[in-house]
Amino acid sequence: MAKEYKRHTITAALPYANGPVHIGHLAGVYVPADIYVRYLRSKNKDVAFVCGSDEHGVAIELRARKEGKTPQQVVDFYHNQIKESFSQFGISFDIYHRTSSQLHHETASDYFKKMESDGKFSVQISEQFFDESEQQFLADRYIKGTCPNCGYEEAYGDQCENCGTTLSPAELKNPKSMLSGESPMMKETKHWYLPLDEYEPWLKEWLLDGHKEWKSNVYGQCKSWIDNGLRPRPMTRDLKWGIPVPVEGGEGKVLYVWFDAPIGYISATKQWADDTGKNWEDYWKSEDARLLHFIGKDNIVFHCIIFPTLLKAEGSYILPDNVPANEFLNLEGNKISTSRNWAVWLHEYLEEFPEKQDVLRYTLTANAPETKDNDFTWKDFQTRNNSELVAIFGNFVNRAVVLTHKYFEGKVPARHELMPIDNEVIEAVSKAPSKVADALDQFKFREALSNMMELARIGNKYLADTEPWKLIKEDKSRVETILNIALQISANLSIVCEPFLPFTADRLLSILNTKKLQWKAAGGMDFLSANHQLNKASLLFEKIEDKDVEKQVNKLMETKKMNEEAEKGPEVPVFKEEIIFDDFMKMDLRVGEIKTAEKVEKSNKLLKFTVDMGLETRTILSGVAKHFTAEEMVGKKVTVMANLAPRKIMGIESQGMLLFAENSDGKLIAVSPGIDAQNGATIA
Ligand code: B3M
Ligand code: ZN
Repeated sequence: MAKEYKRHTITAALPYANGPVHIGHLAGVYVPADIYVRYLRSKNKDVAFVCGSDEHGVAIELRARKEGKTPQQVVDFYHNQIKESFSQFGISFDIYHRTSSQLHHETASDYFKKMESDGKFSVQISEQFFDESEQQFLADRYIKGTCPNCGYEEAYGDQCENCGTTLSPAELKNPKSMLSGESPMMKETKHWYLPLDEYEPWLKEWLLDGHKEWKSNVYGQCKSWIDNGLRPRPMTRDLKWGIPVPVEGGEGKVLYVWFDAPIGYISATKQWADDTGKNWEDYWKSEDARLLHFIGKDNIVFHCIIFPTLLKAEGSYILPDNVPANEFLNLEGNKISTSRNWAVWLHEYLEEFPEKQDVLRYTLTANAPETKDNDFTWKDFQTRNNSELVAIFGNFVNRAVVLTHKYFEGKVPARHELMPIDNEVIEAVSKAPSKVADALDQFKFREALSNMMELARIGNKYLADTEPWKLIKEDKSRVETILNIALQISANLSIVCEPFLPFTADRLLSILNTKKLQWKAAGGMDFLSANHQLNKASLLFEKIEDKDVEKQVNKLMETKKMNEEAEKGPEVPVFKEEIIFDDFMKMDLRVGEIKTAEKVEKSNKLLKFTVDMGLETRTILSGVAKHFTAEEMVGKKVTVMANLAPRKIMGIESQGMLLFAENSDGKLIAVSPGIDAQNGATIA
């Protein structure tokens, strides 16, 4: 039997305050979290639903730099936009806080100080690139240089985007700071490490043995992380923007964003408890509280391994009972991308589809990426609305209410002798809420939504089968019974649809002219007494026309075209900048003949040639391994740029350059003088 908790602490991942919220965030995190919390509240549970803006981290500092703003200006703008759009979308946080707040700085600093004084960190000295003109240590993303693997000159400190090799800054050739453009120096720096390796046995016992019930996509990722061996992880960084490290020797350093952000849940709870006269520790330090984290899959390790280890190390907190992370949502077949503007932004949706929050909530839940990535299409959005919400849910309720107005002046009719079909329907309705609840208890939101819609289907079919509009002339009392039952089903819907479709539930309660009902009442058939006056009928859902979704699809196609243009780069001028004859005469082009050719170790692009230049033989490297085999190059006559300064590539000195022509399809052709040309002959 699952433990009954007195309180529920539900957290939702803190969105980075450096961009708007999009449907991927909603589907992955915020809609399921809100459904679950509304369900708990409907069962009269004591819930703290906390979230807020995650306002630190390198990405925010880089964006501020790019926009010529301060990081605070960037986070202030997006914090307000995100908070407002969540509120308009019905994500019912008890508090939406922020990590740049004074309270959070104090909470995270105190947490760090306690761990430090309890000796829970290991302090390690390491060497890190330092930009002397900026007087700043450089995070990996702040360094660029030549990839040691393929010679690509724009590789980042943590990865070469050309050949995909994972790098550390020290491996880069000719590293440059992206802040000043200068060559950084190596400098010692001190950081406070969380010794995750020491907590491996505990994590195996608490998580791998103790939480086999977690979703397979979550459990699997944690298992592979733990099985691969955990390593100490620095909880401080040499950055300017963030929470200053509050201990001796921490000058110029800040708390690692993934140390401070999860503690943002705690500071948000503190603020909420302060605002509402509650004790925050009842929600974070009592075994009577159940802690659940709603996150996307890219946050699993931080919420299942690192944050629980921090909670365990500090020693006075409860641990997460479940982390029902979702996978990713794609958009029209492509990954959602903030940088490529390939997204449906929440604030834009709210402007372009006013009063249709529930249509998006419904579609994102029906298509939720619960165990695998899934795809959002505008066509599906339209179909879900027109064929399900309008045609089943809305149609059923509207018929029941319109007919009651038409035949009984909008007063709920009495129920008389029941027929077998009535008893079947009443029986089915009594079971519906527990089917929804069972699925929600297992975080199966798609299944729960489908079970909720089953209630609307039952009602819709009941009216279609009994056809009260045909009976009214000969058997009015029969019609009274049918409409009474249909209206009680509508009242049931207002309860079980509320977690998913809160705006619809409100509108339905207003039409039924009754107050919000608790989950425990669901399944009953006596909500609306005979003669209860309904308000006038109004449509719960409107059809979405083709033109509405075509406009959205066209907007995305425009974005795609712009991205393709941007990728192609500016129109390449036909020829390079004009030069004068003297410039040309500086080049010394010669005929050469390839005598030997071989692949360069640890490179999938380079070939090393020895080239007979008549009076001498040279070693020359070319990045053509993807175009030619070493064997096929031996014996070829080639054109050599003979007076190009030698340079080292992968530790080998290349004495000149071979010339190749590149076709429009990217194929390379060696520029090769005829076989009669003598090796070493001048080409002019
Ligand atoms: N700011 C969201 C993300 O990784 C991250 C979540 C923090 S929750 C403590 O996109
Ligand atoms: Zn590379």
